[in-house]
Amino acid sequence: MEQRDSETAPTLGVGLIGYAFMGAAHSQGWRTAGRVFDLPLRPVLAAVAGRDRAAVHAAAARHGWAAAETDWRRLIARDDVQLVDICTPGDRHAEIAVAALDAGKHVLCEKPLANTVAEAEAMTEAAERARSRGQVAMVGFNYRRVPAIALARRLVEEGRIGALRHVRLTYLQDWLVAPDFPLTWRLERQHAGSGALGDLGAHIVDLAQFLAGEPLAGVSAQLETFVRERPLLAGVSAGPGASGGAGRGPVTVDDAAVFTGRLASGALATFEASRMAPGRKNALRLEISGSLGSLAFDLERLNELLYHDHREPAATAGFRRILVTEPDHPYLEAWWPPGHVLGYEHTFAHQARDLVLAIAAGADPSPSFADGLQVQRVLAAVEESAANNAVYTPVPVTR
Ligand code: SOE
Repeated sequence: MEQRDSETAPTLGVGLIGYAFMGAAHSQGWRTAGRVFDLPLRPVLAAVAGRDRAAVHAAAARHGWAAAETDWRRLIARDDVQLVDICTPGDRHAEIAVAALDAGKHVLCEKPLANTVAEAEAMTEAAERARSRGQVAMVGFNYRRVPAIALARRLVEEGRIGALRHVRLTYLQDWLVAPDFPLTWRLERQHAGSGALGDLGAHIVDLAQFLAGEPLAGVSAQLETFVRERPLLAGVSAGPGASGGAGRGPVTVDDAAVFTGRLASGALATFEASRMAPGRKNALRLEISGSLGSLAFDLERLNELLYHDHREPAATAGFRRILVTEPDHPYLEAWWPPGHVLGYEHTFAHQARDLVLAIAAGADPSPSFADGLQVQRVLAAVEESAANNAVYTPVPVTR
């Protein structure tokens, strides 16, 4: 059997902090990337960190990490760790990322980059200082790495839909519909920064700016918290199966965010993020319209991209379904023969691949911490707009 480059390549020791849902997804990405793609550096799962000794050792065994640490500072200090991957709640991102960068490590940080603009700015400054020493810092907006979304970006860049006029994005889930779902960290502002806005809205803001290739220049928003008090969390699980115990506490983040925006070029953007949409499990949908055509995507059908070319004869024109599994589609050269579809977890292998390539080339990663800061500023503008409630009320018709 032919030997793959990445089997003989120098290693890149990875240290993971946090091992819940995102930590598990990143573990899978690191395990897979070097086996599927020919990489100039071979990722090695050196160590995982978490506070609970038994749980972090169990996570290390389950996800394939060679060692476990109960203190993230010890993980950063390890000689066999060259890259620190941060999968903690948002309130720890800034402290850990800055410490890791100052210690000479590359960093991958889950989205949103931080809980506040000030934290994101400090992280971006640390990343810029580290950049001059050859380090790389990337923020984990994994949906850029869905092949169909990467293809959409390619088509926009090639001018296939012409000048952008509309970007419409929604990201809907339903795991907070039940009023007795407990008060997990994602519902507490001091841990999560914001609610559906930072958790889901951050993804669609990043995708809008990524696909358009330009920043959002202005936003106008409404936020709502429909269930304002919930049972306190019983046990440690914070995921969809979490259960409530005795006592209740206040929800301090939004359940849903609706906002409009204008891109730098003048294109109009609309956004909706909610964890209160019954029946919608992980429904990230987008549609972009330009002067020559449109593109549409639905994460729950993630191998498909819809493309309408408005120059075709009206009698036969319409949205065409492109099955994004061809070898010349983004990332597909390394996977299965055409038609053998990919899933959610592949985005994390693609993310690991792209980060390794950036490190090996000494190139700027995409998305960088600066891109994460840009998203953070949009999230803050959304919150400010909603707080100022600049709403014009039509006079109700009383007859
Ligand atoms: C939870 O709402 C969540 O896991 C997000 O935090 C992720 O970023 C998203 O990809 C799926 O939903």
